[in-house]
Amino acid sequence: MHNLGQTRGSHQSNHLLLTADTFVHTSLPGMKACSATVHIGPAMGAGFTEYTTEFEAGGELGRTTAQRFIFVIEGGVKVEVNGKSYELGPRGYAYLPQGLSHRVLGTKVSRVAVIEKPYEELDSFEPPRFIVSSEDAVASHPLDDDPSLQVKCLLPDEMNFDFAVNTMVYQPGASLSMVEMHAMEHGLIMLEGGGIYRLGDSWYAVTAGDFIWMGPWCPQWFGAIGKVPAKYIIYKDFHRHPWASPQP
Ligand code: UGY
Ligand code: MN
Repeated sequence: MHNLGQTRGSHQSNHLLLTADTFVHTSLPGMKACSATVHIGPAMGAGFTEYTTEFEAGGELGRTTAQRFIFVIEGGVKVEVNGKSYELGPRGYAYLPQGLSHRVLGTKVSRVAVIEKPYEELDSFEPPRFIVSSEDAVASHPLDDDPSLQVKCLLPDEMNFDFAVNTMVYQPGASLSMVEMHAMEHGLIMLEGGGIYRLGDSWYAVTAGDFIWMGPWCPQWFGAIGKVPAKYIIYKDFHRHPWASPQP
């Protein structure tokens, strides 16, 4: 069905809102029986790449030269590392350090968020280790002492990690306590519910399935609207001096 050229999606210099009606599926090198919707990458000025992969049962991701983070939105995958196999169900995730040989295979029809970023090493720190876990196993904490906004940090808060991935759950009516403007950029997938996202000088209605990129210092604020909690998974670069960040 056409919609006469209308979409909630928006492309701006310091932010991007991609809605499901604008998604275009593609295949990346090495992919077997799966497709990718690329949400953000260096072509837009980002220092990372994020895409959603749709697997058929038995489908497989291609290789990467970067570090990789995967989060299962729906279905299940298995991650093979050093001769061992790890099964991930919904909300399962894995961090795969740069250079670690691995395979990611769909065990059923699945939707998986994938983040890739060239690792920025730090002298005197060991590179991060392989992690496999589930969001269900991570304790949440309130943001700014607000119990109606709970955050889970999926990666350890350690200097050797150069990015963070968090989930954030807002009870209906909860909001960020301030308009944030910070050097770190974000890649965000709305997982549940919805609300209003301020990005730059615009306010957008957003809902589950949307993707948002926020460039460095993009003004940002979110308020949850509706009868169910709003939940998103959010990437940010972390723990590195801005001078060290890759330039667009
Ligand atoms: O971690 C963050 O910067 C987060 N509070 N930003 C956001 O939700 N837009
Ligand atoms: Mn932020």
